[in-house]
Amino acid sequence: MKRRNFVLGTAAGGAGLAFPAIVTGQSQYRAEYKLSTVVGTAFPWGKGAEHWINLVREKTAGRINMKLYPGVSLVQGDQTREFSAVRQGIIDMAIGSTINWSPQIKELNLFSLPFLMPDFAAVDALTQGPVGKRMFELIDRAGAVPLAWGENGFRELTNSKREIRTPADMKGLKVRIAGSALFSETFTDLGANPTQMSWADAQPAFASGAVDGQENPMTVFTAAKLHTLGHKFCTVWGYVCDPLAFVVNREVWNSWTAADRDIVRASAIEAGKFEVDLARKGLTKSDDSVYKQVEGFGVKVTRPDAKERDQFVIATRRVYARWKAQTGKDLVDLAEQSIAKRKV
Ligand code: X2X
Repeated sequence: MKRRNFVLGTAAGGAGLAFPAIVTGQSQYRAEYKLSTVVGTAFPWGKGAEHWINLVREKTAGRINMKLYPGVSLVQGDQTREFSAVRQGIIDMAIGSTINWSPQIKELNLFSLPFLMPDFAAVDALTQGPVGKRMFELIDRAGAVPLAWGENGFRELTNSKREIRTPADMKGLKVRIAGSALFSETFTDLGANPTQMSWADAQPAFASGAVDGQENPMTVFTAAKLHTLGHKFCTVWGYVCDPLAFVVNREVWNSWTAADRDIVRASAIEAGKFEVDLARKGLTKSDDSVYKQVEGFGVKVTRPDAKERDQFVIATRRVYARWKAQTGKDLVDLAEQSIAKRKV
């Protein structure tokens, strides 16, 4: 099928008119679509984005050309504004963490409830089950088109000061957290001194010693080389895991043909699976090579025993109960049931 494409000088309607538009059949296509992520292609998250871009470009024969804008640069690094920017059309599509979008969609806080998800099977039971479906309805209602799930990962605690085995070890520790009230309450109840800042601001704060610790997946730790910023202690406690959602701005979505929408959705699902595999690589029982790699960098990796871990769970029960109510009791009940029924 050969179509005649007309490149226009300016695009009619919509935000971000810096690029010429291509008219394909009846639909109007832009020369470029802006894809936002927090981190770039050194990280599974950015690699997943790259994979999505390549699949879509190939399968649409170049009709849909997405360009990666890592560092949430389209919103000046303020990751908490990413979802609003997708809704407004400042960003055309994004792969975003549930943490960063929870200020706009409160139900996404579910994934940040401490110690809700014990393992990867539990994460899958949520994203691939009725909870994930409900979350997509909520994202849709909030104004963006949800397509697929990816994963940032289980967030482990690292710091430059001391080994942490129990909440008592966290007393007074200055911990950088992303902009989320739930995280703030969790770390306060654990006895730490949490401070909210963007990922962009966090790294200089580690380097200068203004902040002692942080929590992020180990793939983020290694790609960002946090051991070179003084982080010598790592506690594997798996307290929360943040999935990533692939979404497209609604107007952009509606501007494409049905066949192209199918391609973009199927490619997001494929890229999501690819990304989840990468995000989990080296972090499983059968292959824990990422932890070995980190130990090779001189980091002490601590795995609290069951009793020690329970102390973290107990210390965060009140936060859990408070935020279960705020997130929606029925939805959290559904999540707890989905996890209880999972196949491990
Ligand atoms: O800011 C973080 O900690 C990060 C990179 O994990 C997120 O975007 C949630």
